[in-house]
Amino acid sequence: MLFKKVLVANRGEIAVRILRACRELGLETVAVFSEADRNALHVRYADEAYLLGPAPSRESYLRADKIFDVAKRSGADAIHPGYGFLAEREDFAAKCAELGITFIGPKPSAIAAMGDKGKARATVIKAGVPVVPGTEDVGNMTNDDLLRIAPTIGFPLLIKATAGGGGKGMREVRSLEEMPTLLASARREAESAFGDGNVYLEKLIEGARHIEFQIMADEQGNVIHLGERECSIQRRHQKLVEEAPSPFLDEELRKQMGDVAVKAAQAVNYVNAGTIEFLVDKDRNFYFLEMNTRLQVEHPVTELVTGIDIVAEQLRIARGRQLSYTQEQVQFKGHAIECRVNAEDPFNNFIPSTGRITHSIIPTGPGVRVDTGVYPGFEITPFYDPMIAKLIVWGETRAQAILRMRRALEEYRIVGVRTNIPFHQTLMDSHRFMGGQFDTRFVEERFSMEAASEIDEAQAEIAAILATLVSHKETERSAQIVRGNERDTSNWKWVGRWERMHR
Ligand code: MV4
Repeated sequence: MLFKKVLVANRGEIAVRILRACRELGLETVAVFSEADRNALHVRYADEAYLLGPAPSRESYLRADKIFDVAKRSGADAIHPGYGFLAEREDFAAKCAELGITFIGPKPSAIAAMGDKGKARATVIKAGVPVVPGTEDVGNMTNDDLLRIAPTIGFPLLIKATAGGGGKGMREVRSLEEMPTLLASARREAESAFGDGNVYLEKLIEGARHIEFQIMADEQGNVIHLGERECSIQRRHQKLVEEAPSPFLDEELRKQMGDVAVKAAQAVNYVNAGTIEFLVDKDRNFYFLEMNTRLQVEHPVTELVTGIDIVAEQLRIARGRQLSYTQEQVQFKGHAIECRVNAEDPFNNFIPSTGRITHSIIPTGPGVRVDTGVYPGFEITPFYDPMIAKLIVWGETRAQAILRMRRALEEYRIVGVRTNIPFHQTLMDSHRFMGGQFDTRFVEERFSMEAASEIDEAQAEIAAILATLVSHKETERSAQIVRGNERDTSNWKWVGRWERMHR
């Protein structure tokens, strides 16, 4: 449906990202904000901005009624939900339709079909999509049912919440004996997190990689994929680094998985941007995990390797236009890596860090993109996600992308809050990361800030490996690593130098 004024029902970097796409397309924009976000970038960037309410999300960004009220007052005829908040709420998308507002995303029926993970499994199985062996019934199963089926699946297995995603309500089960206790605690956790204690079972795939495919689909029934993103570098179900392509896939497996991803999306008549998540085991077997029916945080890595503006494409699709590309026209070039910059202390168990950002130097230059919603003077509060920026780089090869990321991380200076930039620097120096040898357990089980911050000898070796990978004769001097408390003072020094240089 045609629209000309877009309300962005979100905050932070993604709100800014969406507003930029609207601006380029000549669409009018409306921002909404909480009391904590009066001075936020998305508020300044939009044509108009409206206060929703107090800082807590429940009283602001999650208040569908207030958002619809703003749409009415401002005359917005479309809503982009971004990610999180209301993005995957079937009732929100349905209410938009009822009010004659274009929801920039999939149909409510697709959100619902993929939102219930048990239903999603059953639906894609029918379409011939491989899933992890497990329960196949839809609807609520009793503990007796589950205890009876468990041995036929085999141990170890996983209890998962049907309303779930993100690891909430998930339990590893090693034997039938421990299962009743774990069922009870999984149900309790799911009930409190989602208001729904229903669970299902899957065989546990150990040491798997997490690889997802970007889907784009239009209202005419065309469905394509934009290749994969490797998302195995995560901690406690929070992704930290994503890259495209995955160092683990070859052309043949990519084609197979891409075809299956398209089939899974078709199974729910998907429209707009979405993501099919897979687990890929050591033997390269792949299994559908779930579908995310929204634009994702990590979409920029796909944009950098395909040259496709995913948000602009979402807006076109929502206006009823056909996809701008056929599957054959989607070409991949080079390698992209994204580091999520979080306001948290990697030297202190990643505890969130709050406070005012007083100074910053944002990396730029060839192949570097920074999507952020913060700036000097902005205060990081504990009310929202700790992600304050995404640093995304592109390189001709994976090794060149890693070198570029190291350079950009070195340039990045944020003063006022602690960030996980030192974590990313350590990761980019880690041999396993460089070699592409990691799975979803890597950060939690095999990675240590101490171990990887060994001294110059290791640094020289790392530089040599990278130099070889890039097949450059000259070895670049490796990144200086600033640790712990030193980082804050040294940032001051850098910022001082930078400002003198630019006077
Ligand atoms: C799994 C799995 C192993 N086997 N399912 C975690 C969150 C939810 N979206 C699915 N998750 C997993 N499901 C089976 N049958 C391992 C995980 C998992 C994981 C998946 C993706 C990314 C990171 C992860 C970290 C730990 C566990």
